[in-house]
Amino acid sequence: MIRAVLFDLDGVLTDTSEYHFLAWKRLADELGIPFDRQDNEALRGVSRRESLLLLLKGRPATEEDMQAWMERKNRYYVEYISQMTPENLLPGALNLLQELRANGYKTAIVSSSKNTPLVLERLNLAHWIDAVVDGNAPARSKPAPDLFLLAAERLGVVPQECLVVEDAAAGIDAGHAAGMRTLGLGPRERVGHADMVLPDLNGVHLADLKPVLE
Ligand code: B16
Ligand code: MG
Repeated sequence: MIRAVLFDLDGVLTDTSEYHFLAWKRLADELGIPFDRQDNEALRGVSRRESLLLLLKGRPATEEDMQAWMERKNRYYVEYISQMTPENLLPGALNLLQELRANGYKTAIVSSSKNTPLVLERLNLAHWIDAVVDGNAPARSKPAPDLFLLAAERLGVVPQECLVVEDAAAGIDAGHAAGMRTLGLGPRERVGHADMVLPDLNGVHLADLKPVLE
């Protein structure tokens, strides 16, 4: 029996994944490294450092270079997200959060992003969320289960009572590693290993999630 729903942030509740892409693309162009949307798919849900390593594709870099490039990418990303408003919530996201809360489910945001506090502030979501666990937590990031396990602990539920909602392969892996049920959003090639798959949250109501909530 599911009692809590743990939402990923980027690509699930809001389309910041596009801003991550634009920021990495800007850095890659400046460094003369080919990088397109297809390459970006592998970066979904993984940490900033792991993303940079994927972008570099084995090119040599000192620790100092890496730090400078991660900071530069983050500066570009923060420029984009600082312009966000509640209009940047993806269709269906707020409705579902409200419906869950009205029906006694606990809700959490579980994101690998260190920028989660700023994004949540811009989206004005605090009222509908019981706990937030993000990339600032002293824990391994997805695909490790740590962030999801921490969220369950903060909500006072056990992993078997949690449903994870994720758009990234690494996020579905993390949910399963935590012993939780999973709802994958997006193409089957990316999230087909989830317990249930939907294109996105547009028009999705509690009743539609029955197969993974019971
Ligand atoms: P930051 P999520 C993830 O967030 C993003 O999907 C991923 O693209 C990003 O690299 C990661 O956060 C770290 O973000 O650089 O802001 O700390 O999908 O787990 O909400
Ligand atoms: Mg995501």
